[in-house]
Amino acid sequence: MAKLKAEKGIEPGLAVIIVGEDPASKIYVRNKKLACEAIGIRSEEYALPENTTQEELIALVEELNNKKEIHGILCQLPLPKHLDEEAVINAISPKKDVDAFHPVNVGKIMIGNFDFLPCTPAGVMELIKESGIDVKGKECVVVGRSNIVGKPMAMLLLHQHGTVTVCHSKTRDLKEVCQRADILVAAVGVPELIKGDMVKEGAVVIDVGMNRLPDKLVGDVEFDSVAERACAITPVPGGVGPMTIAMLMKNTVKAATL
Ligand code: L34
Repeated sequence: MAKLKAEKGIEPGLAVIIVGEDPASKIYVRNKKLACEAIGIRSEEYALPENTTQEELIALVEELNNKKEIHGILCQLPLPKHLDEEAVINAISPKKDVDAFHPVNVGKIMIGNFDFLPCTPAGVMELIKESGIDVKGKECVVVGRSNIVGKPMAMLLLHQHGTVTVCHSKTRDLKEVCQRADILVAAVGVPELIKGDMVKEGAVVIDVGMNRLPDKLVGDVEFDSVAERACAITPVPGGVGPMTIAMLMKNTVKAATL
């Protein structure tokens, strides 16, 4: 970061918008801010009240689109129900869209010629790569089909030549499909849905879930039973979450140098 500043006069800047009082969102936004501080990214936080109107939110996004010190804009999701998430995402300049949620960036990812990758799926790919796991030819099963995680996750695994299956609530036999997986990514938001008997011996299991139970934070994977069979597994917390933040930092630096 110091080099970027010294040689190019660039200090990457990230604006994070959070609307309302969702406690989980507050933790995630705080973690993003701490990561920025740790590595020398300028961070601006816009904490708006629950009753913010659509027009006010869009006006802020447009102001940030035009602010030259800001290279990345992220509006923390989910938004309060009265706000239109899609309209907000569409309002962010694709060049500053460090989440890669804007349709222009989603389309580029589909084609395979992209500037940004969405942070959570990119973090999962980084974990896979750094663990020395080759996706080529592997049976990859993604459980969950959200625009934020499941769909782009499937696409990134496909780019790495995986054979990809996407499961969802209408999947007829989830257990049977999961048992085929060499690489299983769980991103549905159902606490401990994936049990040991759903996983093939030696599989790689990545848990994207973040479910807040009254007494603890658990993923979509029942860790203990699955860990007995998996050759590699990510914990919650301390697994995909921190990688999401690392990829956000990477995207912000990229946005600053585009
Ligand atoms: N716009 N909205 C937008 N972009 C995103 O990339 C996100 N996401 C998801 C929710 N909404 C978003 C996040 O930032 C999920 N997410 C996220 C970010 C950080 C962490 C978890 C989810 C994280 O720091 N997890 C810690 C534990 C934190 C805790 O104690 O709850 C971990 O170790 O997993």
